[in-house]
Amino acid sequence: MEIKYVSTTCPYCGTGCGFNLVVRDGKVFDVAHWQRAPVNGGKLCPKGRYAHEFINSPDRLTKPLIKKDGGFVEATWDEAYDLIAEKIGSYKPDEVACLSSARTSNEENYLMQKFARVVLKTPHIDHCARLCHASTVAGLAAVFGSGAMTNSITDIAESKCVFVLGSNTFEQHPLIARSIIRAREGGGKVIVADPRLTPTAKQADLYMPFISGTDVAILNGLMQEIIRNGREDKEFIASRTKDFENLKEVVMKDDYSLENVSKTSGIPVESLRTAAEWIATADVATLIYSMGITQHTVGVDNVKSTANLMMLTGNMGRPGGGVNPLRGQNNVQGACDMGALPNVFSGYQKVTDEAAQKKMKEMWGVDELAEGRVGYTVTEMVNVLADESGKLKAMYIMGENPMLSDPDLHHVEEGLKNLEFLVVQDIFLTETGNFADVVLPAACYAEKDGTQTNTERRVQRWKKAQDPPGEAKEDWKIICELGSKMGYPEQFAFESPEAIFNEVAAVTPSYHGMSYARLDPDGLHWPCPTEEHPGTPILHRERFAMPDGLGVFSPIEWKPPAEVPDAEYPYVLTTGRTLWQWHTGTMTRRSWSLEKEAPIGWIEINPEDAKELGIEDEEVVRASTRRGSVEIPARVTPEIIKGVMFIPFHYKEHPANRLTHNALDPVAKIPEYKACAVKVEKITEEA
Ligand SMILES: Nc1nc2c(c(=O)[nH]1)N[C@H]1C(S)=C(S)[C@@H](COP(=O)(O)OP(=O)(O)OC[C@H]3O[C@@H](n4cnc5c(=O)[nH]c(N)nc54)[C@H](O)[C@@H]3O)O[C@H]1N2
Ligand SMILES: Nc1nc2c(c(=O)[nH]1)N[C@H]1C(S)=C(S)[C@@H](COP(=O)(O)OP(=O)(O)OC[C@H]3O[C@@H](n4cnc5c(=O)[nH]c(N)nc54)[C@H](O)[C@@H]3O)O[C@H]1N2
Ligand code: SF4
Ligand SMILES: [Mo]
Repeated sequence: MEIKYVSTTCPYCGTGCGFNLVVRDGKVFDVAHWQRAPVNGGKLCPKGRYAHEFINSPDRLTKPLIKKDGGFVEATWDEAYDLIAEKIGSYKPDEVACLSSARTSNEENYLMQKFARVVLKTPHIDHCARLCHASTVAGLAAVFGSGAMTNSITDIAESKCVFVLGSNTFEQHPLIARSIIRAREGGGKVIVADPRLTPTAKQADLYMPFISGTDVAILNGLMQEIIRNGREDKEFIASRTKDFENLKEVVMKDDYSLENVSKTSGIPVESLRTAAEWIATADVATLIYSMGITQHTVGVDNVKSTANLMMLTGNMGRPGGGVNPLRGQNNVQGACDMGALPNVFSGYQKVTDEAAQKKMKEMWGVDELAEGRVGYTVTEMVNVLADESGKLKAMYIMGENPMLSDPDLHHVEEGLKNLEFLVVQDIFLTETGNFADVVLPAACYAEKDGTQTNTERRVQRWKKAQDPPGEAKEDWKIICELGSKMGYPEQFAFESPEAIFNEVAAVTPSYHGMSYARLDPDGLHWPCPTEEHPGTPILHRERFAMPDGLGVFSPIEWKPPAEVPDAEYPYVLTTGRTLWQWHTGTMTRRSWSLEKEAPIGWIEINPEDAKELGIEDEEVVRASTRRGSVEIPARVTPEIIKGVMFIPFHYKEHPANRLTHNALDPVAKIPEYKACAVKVEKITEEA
């Protein structure tokens, strides 16, 4: 019996922890700590600790499946490839769309966008960043010139004031939460604002519960209070920023006095005052945010407001400071970096830029690339499918499960049904896979080499620990074989992920200086422009990534969510996650150690609201919005503010997304998962 330890990077969240996969007789059977892992120093959260449990699940897809007479039959790879090439090849470029995957490697994302652009010649390529941090990418790029986390994870520990807004860091990025604890141990204050008293909020020195969707009002209020007390960083504002007067004009309005903000948000004036004081007077303060900020019709406004606050207080470009959006999926940063987006090639080179187009055409040896048109986003694809039937005819979805993760599932279902041809490539047969004409079995993270980029822009290795089950193949191999079959053998002639990475480095300025040899063992932070460059853990030290080097203040007015409570739907519904489950549950619900901790969904209801509704704890209730209803057990708890209710979106038995609203931010096209209007009723016998 041979036991082998293979060090790799976690397939769950964007923290990017390292661990060892323990392999016996060619099969992974455990996870062991990898003491020198750069991000986490051997520590793991439960998902990382049990990241081996789903790998050898009997449910893994092992053969290509083709739909015949409404059911799936097993097929050979050649049959599947032939059918895909024939079908997808028969549509016009604009009739086909691709979804790439933040669960797969950089190499695989790079190939997926290359496949869309080179083989299908379609501009329609996107992935779940749209549902997640699209507003960060757009908002921070407009303010700082770069849409990523500005500081590193360890750096947070040096902060003297950590302001957590709309991030449940202790459950969703547990190993980043350790840095918050370290900051506190070093004398730093922690402020958490969240509609729910989350495990993160319980660690706070100051907790501010508030009504979902009032973030801009809160941030403007804090800024007004800081300016009123003369606590803005005048020197930083003068030397590093522009348009301060525009900001001032808005935030100084009476609407954003602490009294008025308190009425809008539900936060007591005293708490707001204390928060403003702590943020402005700390030696260095950092702001951490995630989905509570981004998933709104005002997602971009929210993001810009966080940047306003941190520029106002001079906290940018310094250790322990910055604006830190915590990226979600293990490789969502990388999927964006690789250009699996409808408007950019890898490294955020705009598809509309002629020089970038010319460069990519030369690199890829083609003379056409959808001629610089910007394609549909994930959310637009679904809208076009559902509402403009016939415009999009086929889709190729790799490693996403929109039939549970997209907003307004009824609408998604309508859209998927309108497709003439759907390919789904996954490690399990998903809710989305059920709609497919062809299902392709993919290898999971433990079965392939590659790289992924974590939330602090650190590019790290994945290392193969076992063979894929049955005939499943690595995503990169599948795309290469299909690309070759569909007429582009030279463009997809890669023997290994390393060869793909070398092409990535060649065409992507921020990755130019990287190679597999350099990534071992600690990875490198982009930008890393040359082979000698050590990488860049902290952005914007001397100047922002703008042509004039200055950060831009944006005057932002508060706007309520697209759908607000009324007499019929009197509460705000917000949605999110729990520590034990991951999104649509394909992996965590097949991991016994995780599933046993949180096997069913729930709706969180404040005791006062429950009393008015006559609802008891654990009672199954009906929650309805204008989109649909679910029956779901109530969790009556003071840990959610009155007037707001919360459902985690992991559970197919009562899908939160049957309720959510498909209203989009106008710039980022991200849906408003964090606020819509809901009613909750007792389920009566006769109904
Ligand atoms: N265990 C686990 N970890 C995960 C994931 C998972 O599925 N499971 N998913 C990963 C991914 S892809 C992502 S994007 C991240 C997400 O990580 P987070 O953003 O931390 O998680 P969420 O639960 O979506 O939302 C965070 C908080 O926002 C609060 N909130 C609700 N409405 C509002 C509002 O209007 N304003 C503000 N400011 N806050 C509000 C919620 O109460 C919640 O506590 O987590 C990653 N980590
Ligand atoms: N109501 C509500 N909805 C939300 C959110 C919310 O807060 N509230 N959050 C949104 C956010 S932030 C996100 S990121 C999305 C996530 O939405 P999705 O990305 O659709 O969710 P996942 O369950 O992570 O789906 C990933 C799929 O990839 C598969 N997979 C895993 N590894 C591999 C691999 O190596 N190869 C291939 N081919 N497949 C693989 C998994 O089995 C799974 O089916 O959900 C969004 N939906
Ligand atoms: S914090 Fe994130 S990366 Fe680290 S072990 Fe947990 S899920 Fe994996
Ligand atoms: Mo996400």
